[in-house]
Amino acid sequence: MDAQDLLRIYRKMMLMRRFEEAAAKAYTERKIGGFLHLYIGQEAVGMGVIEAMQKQDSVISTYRVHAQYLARGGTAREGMAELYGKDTGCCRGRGGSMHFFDAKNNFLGGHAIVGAHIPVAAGAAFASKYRGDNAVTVCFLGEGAMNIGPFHEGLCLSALWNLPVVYVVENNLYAMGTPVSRHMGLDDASVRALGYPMARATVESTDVLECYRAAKHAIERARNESLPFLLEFKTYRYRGHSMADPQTYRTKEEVQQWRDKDPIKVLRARIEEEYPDLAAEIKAINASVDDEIADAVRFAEESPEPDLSTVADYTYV
Ligand SMILES: Cc1ncc(C[n+]2csc(CCOP(=O)(O)OP(=O)(O)O)c2C)c(N)n1
Repeated sequence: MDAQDLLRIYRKMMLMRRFEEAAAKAYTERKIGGFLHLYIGQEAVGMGVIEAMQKQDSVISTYRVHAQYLARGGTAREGMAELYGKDTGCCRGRGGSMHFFDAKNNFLGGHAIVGAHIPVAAGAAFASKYRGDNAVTVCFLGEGAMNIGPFHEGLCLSALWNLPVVYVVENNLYAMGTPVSRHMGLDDASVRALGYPMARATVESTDVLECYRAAKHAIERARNESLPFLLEFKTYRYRGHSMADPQTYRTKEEVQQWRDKDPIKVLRARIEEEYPDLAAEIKAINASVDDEIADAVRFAEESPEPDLSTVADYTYV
């Protein structure tokens, strides 16, 4: 990757971070309702993996979805308006935080039921194989979802039918307030792949380029050989599970240890070391991201609510 690639990735990661900080602020001001699960701290995974994808590939994910939506090409304006429940949102205000969809970018959601999207990912990959469209499906899930029935169903069929799908496990060490040691008892969650069987790898790094390299390997293998892959990332969310979490299950010191290796700081340090002349560009990027987020918030606040007459639109009855 050259300097321009690194700056582009840095900008996108800053956008993910600032978008969610602005969302958290609006939520505490009660401008956003429902649930809000923040991704802050995990950006290297979503960015690195989505950077390794091609245009025809699909992404499907959980409720912790805003940053991945942005990485895949969703706009801050449409994302913020969706959080505000406005008609200009990416789902015209019907989905809200947990259900971002963006068909033009093959972004298949945003799913609130833990693990329910995993067989859907297998289905999307089956469709690709059937059509021969050379696309890979990437399915993000938390490690907590590895204990639920649909995980087994999805991985079993993916291996049985040799589907071009990559399961990206974001192991952020907790499922709500329950640590991995109390719900799974495995340090290396990727060993679960062996039972299907399926290739696997674990990445322990907050460096977006390492995440990118691992994802590139898994995605291109899925594409070229039509084989599934389970790719685990050890990662961490700095915020609570959702906005309503007092976080009594972990220490401030533990959170700080992860903040010390923050993915955006790591990337910025790399750029500053390799390209010391780019300091002014980084500053300009930070300012332009702040402007883009301020514009998105303004856009969301000024946008209209969906009209009441459309209440039954986009529903199956
Ligand atoms: C089927 C189902 N059971 C329980 C819940 C409640 N729930 C929401 S998030 C969550 C924890 C999931 O943890 P993990 O998969 O590790 O993802 P993370 O939140 O860490 O990103 C649970 C139990 C749910 N949404 N769906």
